[in-house]
Amino acid sequence: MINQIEEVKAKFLEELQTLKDEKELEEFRVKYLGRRGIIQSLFDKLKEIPREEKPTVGKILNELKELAQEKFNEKKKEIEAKKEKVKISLDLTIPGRFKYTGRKHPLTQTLEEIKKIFVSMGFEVASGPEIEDDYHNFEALNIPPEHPARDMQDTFFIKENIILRTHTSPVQIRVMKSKQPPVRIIAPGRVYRNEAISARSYCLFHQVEGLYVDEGVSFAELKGTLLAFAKQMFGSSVKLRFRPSFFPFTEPSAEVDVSCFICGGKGCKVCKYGGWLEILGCGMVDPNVFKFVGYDSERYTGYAFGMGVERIAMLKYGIDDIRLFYENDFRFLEQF
Ligand code: 2U9
Repeated sequence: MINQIEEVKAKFLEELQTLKDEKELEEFRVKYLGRRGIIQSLFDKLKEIPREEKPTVGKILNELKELAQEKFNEKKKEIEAKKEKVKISLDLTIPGRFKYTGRKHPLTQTLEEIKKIFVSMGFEVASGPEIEDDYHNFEALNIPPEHPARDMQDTFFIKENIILRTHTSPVQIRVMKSKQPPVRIIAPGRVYRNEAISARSYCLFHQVEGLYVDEGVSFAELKGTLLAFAKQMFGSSVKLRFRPSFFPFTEPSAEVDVSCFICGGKGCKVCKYGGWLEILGCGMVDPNVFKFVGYDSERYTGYAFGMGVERIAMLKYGIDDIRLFYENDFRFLEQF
């Protein structure tokens, strides 16, 4: 038993030297000096030894207890004093550490702005899968196999007939298949195209497409809605210009330009001295598309439009390279 006491003493003194802070100090106190600690357990063992040995062993044990308490108090004072010193040596004149505040990515900001404008005009926000089948991405949109429009929308194949969507239009197909008109939705989201990467195109980008189908929906309404959007997005004095175009899923179709909001249409570097900036495409939904989703094309008409979020953000903020959006360079991102 005496040997055991000596061992505990040696360990106690050795460990005591390693203590660094108040937390370790407290754990150490509980371990050795606590009610269920090592020293108390030695006292408990006293009962088990022969009577004649008890006085001697008891005395040694009491000495250990006193010594332990004394050494512990010394260490405690030492640690407290050190802490006090650290406190005093705090230099409040040292400049604080700079904290970065997070912000939304410029594409998220642009997307949210576009969504807010259309939601305020009564559009609901719809979404769908980025991995699509050939039917929803092409066929139901009046783009059969071998159609030349497929060339411009070359994409990435997961397997035969399963692809990364090239536009968000399959979302509108899915919504129309699930309910009858009226349908008034926007479909924002990420789309993919197998493009040669350059300052103007990337293998993925974001679109917002819109669709309004009901009885008596007209091209005039489409023009009014897009003008209201452009005024809120680019400034109340902008004008729109509609140029005839072709898309397999709309007839008639148009490409839409906004008068340059930098120079007011007079001509500048941004609009390449033309006074107009192309912002989106649109048209009346082709009756063939209605056939695919089971809508009565004699009863219903609808308009649709589509825009690239990157393009809108680039025009709005004067960004000249699309790749900047995806590189996560702080020097770019912190400007928004
Ligand atoms: C359905 C029916 C019609 C969506 C439309 C465009 C015109 C268009 C381009 C703009 C720039 C794509 O991101 S971009 O390259 N889009 O010009 N999109 S009409 O028409 C639809 C969509 C879904 C069922």
